Amino acid sequence: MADIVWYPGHMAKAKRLIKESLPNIDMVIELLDARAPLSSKNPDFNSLFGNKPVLTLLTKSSLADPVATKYFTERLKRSGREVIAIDCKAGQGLKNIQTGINSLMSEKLARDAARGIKRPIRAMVAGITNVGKSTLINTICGSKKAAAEDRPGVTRHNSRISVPSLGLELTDTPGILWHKFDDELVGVKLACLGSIRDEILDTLDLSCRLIGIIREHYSECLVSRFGIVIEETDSDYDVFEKIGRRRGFLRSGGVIDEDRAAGVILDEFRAGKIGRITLDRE
Ligand SMILES: Nc1nc2c(ncn2[C@@H]2O[C@H](COP(=O)(O)OP(=O)(O)OP(=O)(O)O)[C@@H](O)[C@H]2O)c(=O)[nH]1
Ligand SMILES: [Mg+2]
Repeated sequence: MADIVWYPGHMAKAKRLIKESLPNIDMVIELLDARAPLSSKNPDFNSLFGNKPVLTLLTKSSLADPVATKYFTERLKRSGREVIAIDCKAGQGLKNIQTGINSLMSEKLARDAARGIKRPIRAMVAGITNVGKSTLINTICGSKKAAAEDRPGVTRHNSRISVPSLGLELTDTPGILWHKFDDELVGVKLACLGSIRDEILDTLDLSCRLIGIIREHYSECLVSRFGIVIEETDSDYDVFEKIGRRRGFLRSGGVIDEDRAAGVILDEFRAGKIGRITLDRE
């Protein structure tokens, strides 16, 4: 797949916004996509967040393989992180967020209490595009304060949202990708998750790559979702074509409508219809 070019100007601005806000926040809530917890971690985040305490949330966990989510949660915890798997749509893991925040902020809370001060905890919500930052904020505050949509790059500016009932002040931030992926497979996985605009991608190539990744560990999901038989000798494009034919995505002359088949495969993966699939492996 060709290099995925991702508005360098926009990303540089988003990073600058995060840096500028850091002095005014107490902690960071870092969102990783549970379907790719390694690939969706921006390599710049650790240095960008400096020494602020970080709560890591694995989002959209109802779409991910639960065994893999448990594995990655424990692996990240072993490396000394506070980690919670959540799903805002399925309402999973949300109750643990406040506990996670309070435990990270226990010293500040105790200090404030000793001085008789009541201040909100100021938390910045950060992560790659489309990972669910704005949706998390809306879920925590119980109303649609932040714009959230099913496409990457919706949030363009930092915005602060107060949740007095929980003693929180949340900062929504624009999603950050990095300009060049050292491992091109990382770029492919993020594109499969919907974190890169489809308009700048070759969706046929991408959906064949997705089929290749899914086949490695979740071949039966493709078989049962699309009602196809997969032979060992099939190329990923062969599988793609079988799916297209089975769904009747044909043009005149019996040729596969590749754009339509590619779009449907990507959409169904993103919506979790092919199964609970995690793209990253150790
Ligand atoms: N199934 C599921 N979908 C989610 C979850 N969280 C967010 N989404 C969906 O993911 C899409 C992106 O959500 P946003 O909250 O806009 O993501 P964002 O990180 O703010 O994106 P940008 O502002 O573009 O960086 C929306 O269609 C949400 O409905 C979740 O926990 N589960
Ligand atoms: Mg947003």
